[in-house]
Amino acid sequence: MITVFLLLGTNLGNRQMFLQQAIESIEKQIAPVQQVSSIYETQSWGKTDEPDYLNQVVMLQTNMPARQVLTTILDIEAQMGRKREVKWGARTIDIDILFYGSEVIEEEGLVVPHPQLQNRRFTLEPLAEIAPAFVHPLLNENILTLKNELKDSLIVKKLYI
Ligand code: PH2
Ligand code: MG
Ligand code: MG
Repeated sequence: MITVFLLLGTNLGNRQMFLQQAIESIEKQIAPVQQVSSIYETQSWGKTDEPDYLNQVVMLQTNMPARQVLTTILDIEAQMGRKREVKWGARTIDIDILFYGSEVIEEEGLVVPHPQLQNRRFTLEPLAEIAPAFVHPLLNENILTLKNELKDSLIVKKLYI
């Protein structure tokens, strides 16, 4: 079984409900979720005039090929009303593959590890909560180290709910 980390992000509508729905859909359509991080409220990265996000990282184990994981999460996004109009625009749900085991994949539409994860506090804070010792297969550093080396100053707050 391959250990897969996914990042969930939402900044439109009932964000907490969208996270919950995304997890339910992932469990039905891919595999049971083994670990979830806390939910973090995060300032919009890249396009700063957007509403704050909720972000959360989940871990699951599956034999589903990476390409099929990708098509399934794109399906779930579409089922949940995701519209792609502007880059980094507000969305009901975004589901990104952070890691697919320690595999390095560079294909059309499928780049793993996620090429930006080491630059984003909204990803490394929740990821470090559930996988601090996981080693990035290209950077050869663990998640906790990447988080400690991070320069991103956007505010990321753990929600206690
Ligand atoms: N996702 C983006 C762009 N900016 N900012 C935050 N805080 N959280 C995200 O999930 C996010 C973002 C592109 O997918
Ligand atoms: Mg994204
Ligand atoms: Mg995405």
